[in-house]
Amino acid sequence: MCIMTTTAKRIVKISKYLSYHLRHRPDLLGLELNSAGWIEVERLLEATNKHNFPISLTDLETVVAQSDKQRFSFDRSKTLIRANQGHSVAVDLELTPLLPPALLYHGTHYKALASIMDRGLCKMQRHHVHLSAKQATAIKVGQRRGKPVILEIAAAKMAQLRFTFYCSDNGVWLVEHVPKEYIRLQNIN
Ligand code: HQG
Repeated sequence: MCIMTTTAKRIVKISKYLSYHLRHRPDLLGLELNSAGWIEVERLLEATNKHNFPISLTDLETVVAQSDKQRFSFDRSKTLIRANQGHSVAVDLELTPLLPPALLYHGTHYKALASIMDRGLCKMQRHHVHLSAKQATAIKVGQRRGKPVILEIAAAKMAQLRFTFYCSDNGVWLVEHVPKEYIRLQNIN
């Protein structure tokens, strides 16, 4: 059983709040992200205060340092903050193309399987399809929606053809689309 302390719970709550606003709805806080997804730390803290969810700079530093998936980054000067990936608002994270390992993994759920095997993996509301180098990560992602289904992606083969892969600052592999011919259903015990 996992027992979370009050502080840990608060950090998770802040992380969820920031994920939502820095990836999807900055407008709800009266904020606009710059083209690369950054927002001034000072303006963010002011806005959260104004919207009855006060976050301190120390809170923010803790979330950036402790987020289980390193969801957020400060810039070098620590005056700006952004989500590392997962946006639905238009941002250009200025990612550098990178050659992926031979295989990457995607965790999903049974209900989506028929459609995925028909249309391939689509980015849905996000900017990219999210993949991981570790199968264990894919299992966790799939578990968010019930019994997980793990798909193995022939990433290096795709990259050799015409597909561009990126790796976000927090190690999530990103690609525009995965056609069905590069997907293999994995058996998990
Ligand atoms: C599915 C969380 C039907 C896809 C996680 C997924 C991850 C299709 C869902 C990160 C489909 C999209 C991303 C198709 C894809 N037909 N369903 N053709 N193609 N799908 O949340 O990968 O906590 O946008 O399998 O841990 O689940 O936010 O993507 O089930 O790392 O940092 O459509 O979000 O991280 O769902 O999750 P999502 P995802 P954070």
